[in-house]
Amino acid sequence: MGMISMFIDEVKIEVIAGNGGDGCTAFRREKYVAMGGPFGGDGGRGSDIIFKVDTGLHTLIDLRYMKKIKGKKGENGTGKNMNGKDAEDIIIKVPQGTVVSDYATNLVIADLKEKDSEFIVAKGGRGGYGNTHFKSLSNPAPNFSENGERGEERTLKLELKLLADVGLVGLPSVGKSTILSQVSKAKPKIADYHFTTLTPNLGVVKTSDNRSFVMADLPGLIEGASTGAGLGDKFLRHIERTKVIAHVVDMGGVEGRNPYEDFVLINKELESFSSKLIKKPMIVIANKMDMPESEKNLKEFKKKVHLDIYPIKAITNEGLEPVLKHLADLVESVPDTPLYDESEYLSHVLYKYEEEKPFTIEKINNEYVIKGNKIEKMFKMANFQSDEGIERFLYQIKKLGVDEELEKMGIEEGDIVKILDFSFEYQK
Ligand SMILES: Nc1nc2c(ncn2[C@@H]2O[C@H](COP(=O)(O)OP(=O)(O)OP(=O)(O)O)[C@@H](O)[C@H]2O)c(=O)[nH]1
Ligand SMILES: [Mg+2]
Repeated sequence: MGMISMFIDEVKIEVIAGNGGDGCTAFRREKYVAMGGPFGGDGGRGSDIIFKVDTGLHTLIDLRYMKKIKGKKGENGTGKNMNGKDAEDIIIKVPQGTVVSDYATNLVIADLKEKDSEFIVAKGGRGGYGNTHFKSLSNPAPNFSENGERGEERTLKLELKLLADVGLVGLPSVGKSTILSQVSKAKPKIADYHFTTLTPNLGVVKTSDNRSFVMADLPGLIEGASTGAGLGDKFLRHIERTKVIAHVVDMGGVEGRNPYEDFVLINKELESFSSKLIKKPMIVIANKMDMPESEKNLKEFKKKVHLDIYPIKAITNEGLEPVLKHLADLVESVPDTPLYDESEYLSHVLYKYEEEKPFTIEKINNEYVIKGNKIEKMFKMANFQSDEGIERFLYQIKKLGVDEELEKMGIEEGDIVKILDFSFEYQK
């Protein structure tokens, strides 16, 4: 495996699923049959927009140029009870680890973290029913059909979360990038100033006993990172996904710092960002052991910190071998952790079509204006070509309680009621 370096954080994208095909109003016309029955077929379903993981992709860069993804309309129904064909679904490939949320509300819709994850991010509209569908004893020859349902539309935010087994965490300049460059083919920038690393670097690590895992070199954290200081809080998010934390400490105290205080400071930031982080298995990598103060500092450090501590010299690649083996052991012992608890995840799923309140009525200049997703959807599916189609629509909205509400508001015979661009006179 090679290195994975590119890192595109976030993409905004609009998805519009296909509308359903329209139902058909038609009648049987056969020789010697005086009054043929209804004969109109249903419309086909519109395309769903589906996001599907492709493990060959490692960035969201292809999606950056899409901006808008539109589904196709289902075929209309036709006479002789012919149903329209369903439109083909649109499948968009995304990298593993893509988290999809609603752009406006930030609620998570899908967490595509498995190799074979896929999710319908916008559902295609149902085909409208043809008039055959509405045949009944009381109405043997219905003279109306339904239009197709509108496809779902929404604006999404896609984020690619790092999928790394081990995260290198620590203050700036402690040597995190140097470590990654020694143990993998990744070539992160290394320098003696703070915040050299601005976006996470990933590298595939191979141990001498032929095990492998993915290591992430993360931007340095500083005091206050959990509340947004430095680059911290943006990247603390990514640590949530790593199984094991390798906490890198500058044991040389090169910048006049105390290694133990540094260690405590970083742990505080991890904990205040999320209590989950501090529960992850952690080892300490004591770097810069070539510096004069290192041995003395390490002795003090060991008195206070009772974790596995590995003294190394990253710059000359000394001491890393046992670190990698231990990390591989830890990675194997930790099960995959979901980013969200199951319950939390379900409450994040935005997949609801129905509003709590199907409509609202407002009185504007003596006209009663009815609004609401559900009722507007019914309106768009209704067929106003025939009186029966209109009647059916009025019956549907009556069932929702529109008449009752209008009466409460004091409507009188002959007053105007409006829904979208349709207006009619109210009759009891
Ligand atoms: N003396 C000594 N210097 C080291 C060692 N490892 C790394 N350095 C130096 O420490 C400096 C910072 O190293 P980086 O690897 O860029 O540190 P970092 O933790 O990635 O820093 P940020 O990306 O800014 O958070 C560089 O000048 C390295 O050469 C070491 O074992 N000994
Ligand atoms: Mg770095």
